[in-house]
Order: sequence, then structure tokens, then C-alpha cells
Amino acid sequence: MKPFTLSILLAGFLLTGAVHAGASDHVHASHAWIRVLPGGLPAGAYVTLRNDGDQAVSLSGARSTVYADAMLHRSSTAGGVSRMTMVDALNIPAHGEARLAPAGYHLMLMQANAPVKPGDTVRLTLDFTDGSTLATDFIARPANAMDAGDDHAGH
Ligand SMILES: [Cu+2]
Repeated sequence: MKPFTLSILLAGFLLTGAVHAGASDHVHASHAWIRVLPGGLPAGAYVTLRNDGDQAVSLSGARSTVYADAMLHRSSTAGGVSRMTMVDALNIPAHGEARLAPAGYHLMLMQANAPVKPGDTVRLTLDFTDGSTLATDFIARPANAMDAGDDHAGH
């Protein structure tokens, strides 16, 4: 192998290593669930993200092979009118947590390429602003669900 080729491989390896040792290494996801709506409507995805690191991290969005698009949104209510706004990033403080939950921050999942039913598990790849990622399994819940339905898990 020529030295030139080796240095390119090495550069690629170092870059990969840098991305791997990123924000997501310190983030733990729990209570991950999706509220499935009938008729192919966009579905909200919710999760609690705990950051055990010494530095704040920022969630920038998510991806999935099941949905064509996923966007970070925030629901709010003003004057009795609820609305959703796009969010560039959601901060998760050092040694703190951020909660995506109904009536607040959520990931809006658009255009499922196959029907998602309550009880299904959907893997989303959470993206952080430093380029690191966190693959997380979300449980699909019915339209009237208000949480992940795992409170009995006791943690
Ligand atoms: Cu939304």
C-alpha cells in the first residue's frame, strides 16, 4: 500500500473516531414513544433525553427509514390557539435532561412508507448538532395515549 493511500485511510479513521466520541455518548434516551394517528397523518414522537456529560448538547432532529421526514417542532398555546413551530435545536443541559412530550417539544414524523400500528417498534436515529447520533427504539402507541405507557417499569 502506498503511503499516500494509507494517510487518506488514516484521516478517514480519525474523522470517524471524532464523530463517534460525540455528544450522544453521554445521552440516554428513555420513555421513547410515538403517537400514531389514523389516516396517514403526521405522528408525534416523544422521548426523555438525559445528558450525563459535563457539557450541554443539542438535539437537531431525527431520521428514520420508516418515515420520509422527521422535524423538530414545539407546540404552544396562545390565546386559546395551539400551534406548532419549527425548532432548529433543543438544548440538553449538562447533567440535566430535556423532555419531548405532548403539548411541548416533539419530533414530527411525516409520510410513513408502511402502516405503523400501536405496539410496533420504530427505530429513529437522533441527530445532535455536533454530528453524533443516537439510535433509539420508539414504541408506537394509540392516538389517545398521553405517555409511553411504561410507568410501571419503576424508574
Ligand atoms: Cu409538529
